[in-house]
Formats: sequence, structure tokens, C-alpha cells
Amino acid sequence: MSSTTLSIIAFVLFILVVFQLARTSEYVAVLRGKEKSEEETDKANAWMFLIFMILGLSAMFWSVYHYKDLMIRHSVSVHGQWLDSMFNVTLFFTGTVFLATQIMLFYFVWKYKHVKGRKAKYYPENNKLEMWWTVIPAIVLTTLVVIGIYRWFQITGPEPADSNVVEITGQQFLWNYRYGGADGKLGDYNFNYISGVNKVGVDFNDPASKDDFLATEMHCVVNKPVLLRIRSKDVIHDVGIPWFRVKMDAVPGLVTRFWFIPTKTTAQMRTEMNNPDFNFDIACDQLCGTGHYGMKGLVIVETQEEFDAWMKKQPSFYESAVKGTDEEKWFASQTIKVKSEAKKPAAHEAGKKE
Ligand SMILES: [Cu+2]
Repeated sequence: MSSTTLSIIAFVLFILVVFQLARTSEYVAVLRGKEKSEEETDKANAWMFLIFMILGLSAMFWSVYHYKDLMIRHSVSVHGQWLDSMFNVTLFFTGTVFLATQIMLFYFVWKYKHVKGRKAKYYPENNKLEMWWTVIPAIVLTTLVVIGIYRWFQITGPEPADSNVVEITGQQFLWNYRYGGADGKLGDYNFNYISGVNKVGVDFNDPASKDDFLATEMHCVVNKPVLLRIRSKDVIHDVGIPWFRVKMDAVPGLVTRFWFIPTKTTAQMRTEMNNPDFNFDIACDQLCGTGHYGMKGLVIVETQEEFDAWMKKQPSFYESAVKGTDEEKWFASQTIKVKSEAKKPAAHEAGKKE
């Protein structure tokens, strides 16, 4: 006999025992007098409510304390600190209300349990009380929402002029990063130009694209604003960088954006966390397919000098991967002026020339 069958039999027997016990207690009640036993049951229930509350709240506080290290408690970006303080203020108000109402709910069940001869107080309304419990939450919630909207406009507003621009393109199941190169300007793109070689559809007819380079990880300068220009090649992804409190959808056919200022370098974090392997991770925050879990990206935050040295080593994408290949010839043949109508020949799309 398998263990599953045994477990099922045990479970059925257990249910039968509980059922029999309930019936027995019913017979006992009949023998002892119904009213007396009802009062005793109410009393037992009231105490169970009180015990449930104490156990439940203790378990809640214990789990918050026990799992506190699983949370990323300190954000490492400027707007992240705003978001965190908003989160804490919201948690303070909602937490206070939660504790007060839950304690009252269970305590009152215990305090006002059925006792023979006790009558409930008739208390139909109290306008003053109702006014206060409407006005106070209204003020608190309006304040929270107004602060939230103000911060949201700051976060999603125009990026500072000295921002480093990074184009991040999601695809099933990885991230592509493109930098503007020496001129700091990202060249144009067109999804029709996407091929096996031209991974994110860079438009090489745009002079600004000639020095663009593709990177395998994102590099940022500490305390310098970074503007992410977010694209997707296939389905909706989402750029999530928990340490920076960055989260924005990557939507096919659109460029979404998010700017942020990292406040600590990777090296600083490694010392602070006492972890030489520490890294800022990018996760895809949108369930985008079977390989979704594998869409991990890397952000290196470094000093301006380190960043410049890294950038100098990056070969231009055009020079290293396109120049002198069939891809270049194909591009040269493009006379399409209206980009949205650009269409590639089937052979090119299938990547046969590679
Ligand atoms: Cu994804």
C-alpha cells in the first residue's frame, strides 16, 4: 500500500473521530441542559479568539524581525530615498490602523461574549464620531497621494542635462545595452533593421550611430544621472533594479524612460556589505515567458575615471561587427526615406548571409 493511500485513510479516520467527538459533546449537552452548555461554548470561542489574536500578532512581529535581512532596506539612489520614506510613512499610518482595528476586533469578541442576562447597549449613531473617522483618514490619504504625485512627476519628468544615456532593450530572454559612444549621442533605430547581426536595429545611415557601442553589462557613474531609454524586441518586459528602486515596463513599439542617480559605487557596496561578490542586479519584473527567471542583468556603478577607461575599451558596434560585411552593403542599398515603411528582404531577415 502506498503512503498516499495510507495518508488518505488516516485523514478519513481523523474526520470520523472529529465527527464522533462533536456528536458526543452534543449528547453531553443534552444531558447537562442546553442553555448552560451554549454559554460555555461561547466562552470557549471568545477565549480562542483572544488566543488567536495574540498568536497571530506575535507570529507577524516575529516574521518581520526574522526575515528583515531578506528585504533590501536601503536604496542606493536619490529618488529611492524619497520612495522609501513615502513607504515608511504609509506603513506607519496603515500599520497603526491595522493594529488598532485588529486588536479591537478580537478583544471585543472576547469582552462582549454572550453572558446570560446581559443586554447590548442601544447606540444607533454618533455624528461627531463619524465626522472624525471620515475627516482624519481623508486628510491623511490626501496628503499621501499629493506627496506621491509630486514625487512621481519628479521621477518621470525631464532628465537632468548631464545625464548619461543608456538604451536598454529587452528580448526573450536577455537585456541589450547601447551607449552613444564618443559623441554621447545614440544613433537612430528602426525595428525593421533588426537582424542576427544588428541586434537592436540600429540605423547605420544615421551618422550618430557610427560610434555607438553595445555592452554586455550596464555601467554607470556614481552620483551622475542615468537616463534609461527602454525598448523591447518582442513582448512586454520590465526593467527592475531593486537597489535603485527603478522599475519601468519595456513595451514593444514604444520607448519608455526612467532616470535615476546611483549614490554608491559597486566597490563601496562590496566593502559596506562585507561581500566581495556583491553586484547590483537587473531583474525582469514582468512574467515574459519560460526563460523569464533567467533575465538577469548587471549594473556596475563606478567613478568617472573608471567609466571613461571602460568606455575607451569598447569597440564601436559599426566598426567591429558591420563594416565590411553584407550588412553594410545592405544598408548602403537602403534608399527608404520613410522609416516606418522600411522592409527587409526575406533572405536578410532569415540571416542567411551570416
Ligand atoms: Cu522579460
